[in-house]
Amino acid sequence: KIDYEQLRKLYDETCRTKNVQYSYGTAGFRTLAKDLDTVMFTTGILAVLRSLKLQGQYVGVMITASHNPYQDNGVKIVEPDGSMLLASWEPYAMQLANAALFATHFEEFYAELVKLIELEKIDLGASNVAPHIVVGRDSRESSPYLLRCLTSTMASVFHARVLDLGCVTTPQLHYITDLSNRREREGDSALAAATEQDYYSFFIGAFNELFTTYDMEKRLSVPKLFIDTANGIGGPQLKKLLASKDWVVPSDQIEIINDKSDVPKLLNSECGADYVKTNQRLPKGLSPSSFESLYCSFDGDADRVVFYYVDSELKFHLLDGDKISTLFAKFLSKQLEMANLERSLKIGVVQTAYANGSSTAYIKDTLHCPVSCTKTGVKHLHHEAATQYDIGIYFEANGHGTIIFSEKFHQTIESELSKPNGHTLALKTLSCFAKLINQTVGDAMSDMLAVLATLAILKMAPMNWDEEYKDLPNKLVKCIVPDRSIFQTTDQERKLQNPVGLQSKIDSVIAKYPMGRSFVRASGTEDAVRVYAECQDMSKLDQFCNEIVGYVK
Ligand code: NG1
Ligand code: ZN
Repeated sequence: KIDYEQLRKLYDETCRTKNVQYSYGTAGFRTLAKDLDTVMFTTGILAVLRSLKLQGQYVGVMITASHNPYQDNGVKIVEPDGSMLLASWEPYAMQLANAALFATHFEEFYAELVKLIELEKIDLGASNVAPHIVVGRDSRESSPYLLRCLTSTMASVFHARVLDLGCVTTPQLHYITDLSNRREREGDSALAAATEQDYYSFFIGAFNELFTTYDMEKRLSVPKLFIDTANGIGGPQLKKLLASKDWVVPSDQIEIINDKSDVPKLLNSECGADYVKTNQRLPKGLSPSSFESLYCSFDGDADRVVFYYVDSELKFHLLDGDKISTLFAKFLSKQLEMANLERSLKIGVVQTAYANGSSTAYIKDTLHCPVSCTKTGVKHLHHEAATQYDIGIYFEANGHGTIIFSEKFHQTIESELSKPNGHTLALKTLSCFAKLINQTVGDAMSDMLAVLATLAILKMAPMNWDEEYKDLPNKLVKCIVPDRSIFQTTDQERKLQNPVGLQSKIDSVIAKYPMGRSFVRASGTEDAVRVYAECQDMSKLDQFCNEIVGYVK
């Protein structure tokens, strides 16, 4: 049922890049934009097949390379509920891409495609099922061309309906994919395809509701918030969000910097969440002058956020993903307690091994909240948060994260609110707060609003937030090794299984440093091995880390 000739024509026109190798990792495909035409072509086809497999539901595709340099680009597929592509389909993405990259003739690629269609028993002829695709892209210069490679076959070969969102943030794409499907399910066909505007109305609505509930005089807890949008898509989208007519915060409290998304080379350059977190310093465009202000940085596609402030001695203090998790855990545990629900709803925090040891101790010992540790990669954290807790808070230290509220949470809150005298402040807070969070994926804009609301309700200045616990001195080093695949881990990546004997050497180094903790793992996104180390004494940290690196190299 495939228009063979049309497919062959588009294949020949589009797939110019050949014989390069890369893989569909936790962030989808990501590499130099100039090498992506072929992979875009095959990923477009895979997204269509995924939608057909799921009875034509909307499947999302995002073109972005997040915090990576402007020359890069990438693509990833999003499931109908807004989560990442089903893990068992990731190998298909690779197989189809490799078939096109390494085929000498179109027929070889076609045979591979047919094999996949048969393997997954996809009925291309089912006349009542049209595939539905939502596409979005960040602000990169290469994206319009790559979008054409991606979508070329969708309508002409597969009769897909394509909803093109234009330039959006990654979390907007996830949210709109999920919302479009929910509307279809509810039979709201007049409204079916969701839009960017739905996103703004929803989150601003939730923020305003929370703010008005507390009668907070419509002001933030800080005199001013500076938002660095990494010269990425976050800039224009944030402006649209804040321009919503009923946004309660006065505009003089907010200043957006690094918002030149139309100058390609500035993207993520000396600014943005990754730069600030890695270098532990202010981004370009900010001078350490206003020590009462709060600052935050998004990454290039606005799915990560980190906060920071400067103290009265103009020293920089980072409030990273761990600090965001702990702030939310403190706030939400308290609300649960006040609503007398701490026994019926389970709250917990999910971290990776990169979380600072002090944050883990603080969550356990001060907040008395359960903590789990998973492997690196959002999908692992997300899964744990969604399956183990009613309020599952997860953030990677680098600022990517969100909160997942269970079905039981929503039912419980609703039933409590419907009781006579059920309208307590804590219940209303929990109900509004859950709406303020983009539960499909980590979202810089939604997370930022949730942090601002929390700080305002708790009347906390940045310094108070920071003082809840003090990070252990820590270091993250990238080691280039001949073959990173030999570094195999166990225990959520905290221990090495291979090379044999290396872990016991690492253990003997760790034992020498008070509060020492270190682990070694192969990066999933770069050809390198990462070494993390933390210990009590700042002056010993370099030596500690170097000793471990010495064994790795
Ligand atoms: P790798 O390269 O596997 O360490 C990095 C980040 C992850 C995550 C992914 C993107 C660190 C130490 N690692 O993974 O947290 O953001 O990129 O999916 O920051
Ligand atoms: Zn990102």
